[in-house]
Amino acid sequence: LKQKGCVIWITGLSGSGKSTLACALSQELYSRGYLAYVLDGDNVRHGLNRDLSFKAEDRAENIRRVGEVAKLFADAGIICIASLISPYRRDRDACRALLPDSTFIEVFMNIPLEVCEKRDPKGLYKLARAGKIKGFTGIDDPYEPPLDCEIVIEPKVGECPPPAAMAKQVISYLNDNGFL
Ligand code: GGZ
Repeated sequence: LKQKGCVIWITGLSGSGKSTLACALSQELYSRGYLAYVLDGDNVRHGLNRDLSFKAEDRAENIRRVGEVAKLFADAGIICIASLISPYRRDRDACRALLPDSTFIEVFMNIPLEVCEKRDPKGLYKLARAGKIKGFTGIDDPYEPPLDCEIVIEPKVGECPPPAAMAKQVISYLNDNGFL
């Protein structure tokens, strides 16, 4: 295998474009001949983590398990892309601590709540505002932005950047840091 394993951990609010970036990035890596695998919060919660709710200790366990699995992928030499809200700094830092230095790459989707809420791809913000979902991140549950992360995705003209532009930003980082 001519690649070095790592974990690209994408954190941000629901509707901030985490899954979109994960998908665009894995496709771009694949087209360049690299092996990448996406662990998406929403998907993993249907299988491995289907016993977990959205209360703080279950979110922590969700992130812990995905962090451990991501570490296994990275050990196997795969570029593992994990996209989870992962709202608590402590939980993300615990995942970082599992990996050798510089192989945990944290990507923060710095997209304002208003933008995510306006997109509302699954109508969940609407339900949360109506009180039909309790403990929704950004509405009545906290999100702690990273203080110091490797990559920040910034909105362009009040919107999420196009998928290809986000993927390019991460690819540049991987290039500059010897992963590609
Ligand atoms: C946040 C929720 C909630 C609550 C359901 N809070 O945008 P989505 O819909 O497709 O992705 C969100 C997903 C969050 O799962 P994660 O595993 O990424 O979360 S965490 O890292 O906090 O454990 C959202 C949906 O589940 N969803 N209820 N209360 N998001």
